[in-house]
Amino acid sequence: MTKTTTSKNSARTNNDDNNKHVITQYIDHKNDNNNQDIVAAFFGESARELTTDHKAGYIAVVGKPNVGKSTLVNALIGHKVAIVSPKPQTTRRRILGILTRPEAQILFVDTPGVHEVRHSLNKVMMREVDEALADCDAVLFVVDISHSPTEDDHNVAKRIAGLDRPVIFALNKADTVDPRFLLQNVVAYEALIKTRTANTTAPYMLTSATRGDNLEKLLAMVLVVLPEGPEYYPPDQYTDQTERVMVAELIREQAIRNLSQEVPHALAVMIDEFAERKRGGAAYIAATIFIERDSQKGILIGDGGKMLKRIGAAARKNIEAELGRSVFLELWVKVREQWRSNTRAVNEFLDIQE
Ligand SMILES: Nc1nc2c(ncn2[C@@H]2O[C@H](COP(=O)(O)OP(=O)(O)O)[C@@H](O)[C@H]2O)c(=O)[nH]1
Ligand SMILES: [Mg+2]
Repeated sequence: MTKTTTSKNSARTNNDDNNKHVITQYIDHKNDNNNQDIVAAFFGESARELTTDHKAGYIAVVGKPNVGKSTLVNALIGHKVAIVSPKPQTTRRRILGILTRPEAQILFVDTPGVHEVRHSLNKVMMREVDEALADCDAVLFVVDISHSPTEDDHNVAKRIAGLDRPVIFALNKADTVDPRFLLQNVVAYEALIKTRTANTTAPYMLTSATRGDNLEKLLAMVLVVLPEGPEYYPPDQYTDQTERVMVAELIREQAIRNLSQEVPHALAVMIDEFAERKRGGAAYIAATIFIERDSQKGILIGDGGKMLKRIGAAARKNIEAELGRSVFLELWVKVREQWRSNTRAVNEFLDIQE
């Protein structure tokens, strides 16, 4: 790994051995059955014995853009609930990911990354975050442990600060952390929430959503703060999104991944038709990708339609995997001038009923 030395991180910690200890203790994807020890370490000995009553509740998954919230929710649920991309602001609405276990039903609410409000779109996205927080039983605050906290992390902390709900940190991207900075980063993130409750710090778990490390340990911690409750959803349901919405999102995901600069932010996808074909058994799906300017239209379609074809082919593969049947996908492109600044268009594209 290339060594990047920033002024914040340049002070080399003198307890490297200690850091290694933390890493071997927590970054550990083997099943070593010490989840209950970790629970006891954070919540006290009495938390070892989780109640035998069934638990259920909403966990708001919040954080700044691009820390891996959606990847983490998908990994925890074991299904692709939310689309993921290396570009920020991929998630635009609250998305429910349902995890049903014999002892509990955990309702993870994935949210857009907390960021500055520029358009009506950003305003709606931040409202989604605040509503998820207002309706939750506990908060899963996801951060990128490979860096020290930034102003964006402080802004997330501020949004949580007024809430009287348990907070758990997922210190994500642990697979990329430089061990020398691990402890100081952990302490810095802990401090974000520390100020709220005088003597206690929020419990945390180092995770790697992409590698799947420590997810069971994180779940064990979430179970402790989950209230008692019944199964709200059928055990085989893993999201609240309709097939139409999921298909539109899978198309948007490929468009985001294949395009660059400002275009990914200007994209919206609407399903025009979703029908079962009588012959051949394939589903017929027609969708329109909206962009904000004519110049973006050219980029999206590409030379001789190459780009649109590439997006369509990749999206179709994922849609077929999701629906479990073959799909005929037709994509259209339309310009809707400055739609992100137009509340009506935002509500229409995000499927929000006012
Ligand atoms: N190395 C590494 N990358 C991750 C991890 N979790 C997420 N990512 C990547 O970070 C990027 C943003 O992920 P996403 O889930 O869309 O972030 P969100 O904006 O917080 O929902 C994607 O490229 C993911 O593959 C992780 O634990 N380790
Ligand atoms: Mg996301």
